[in-house]
Amino acid sequence: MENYLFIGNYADSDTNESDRDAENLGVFPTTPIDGSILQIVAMNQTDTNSNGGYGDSELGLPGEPASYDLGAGTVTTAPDMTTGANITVTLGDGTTRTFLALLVQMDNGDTFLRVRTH
Ligand SMILES: [Ca+2]
Ligand SMILES: [Ca+2]
Ligand SMILES: [Ca+2]
Repeated sequence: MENYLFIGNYADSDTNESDRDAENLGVFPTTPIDGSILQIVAMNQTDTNSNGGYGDSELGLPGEPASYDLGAGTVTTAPDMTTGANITVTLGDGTTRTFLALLVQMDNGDTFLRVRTH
């Protein structure tokens, strides 16, 4: 189990499954997200091919299963797209910090940032 930060449900960012690119990254917001939708969730992932990582769907292969609960019951899906993204956070004192985070979108559109706790 790892913690991920849910940032909303967005349109499909990876529309061509025959390559390794994410064709449609413009679906993600470049303006501030309503903080009320943010939620930290425990992600349960399965390393189906035992390669030590959790793959998304690409080159015609399915992603490895992931399940989590956003509050309406456990959802099981799989990562569709994974990429690095520059994220800017505004802190309580109004200052901002920008950092590189792992952005993951599931087949159902749910989108998360990987939360590193170490
Ligand atoms: Ca693609
Ligand atoms: Ca794997
Ligand atoms: Ca994909």
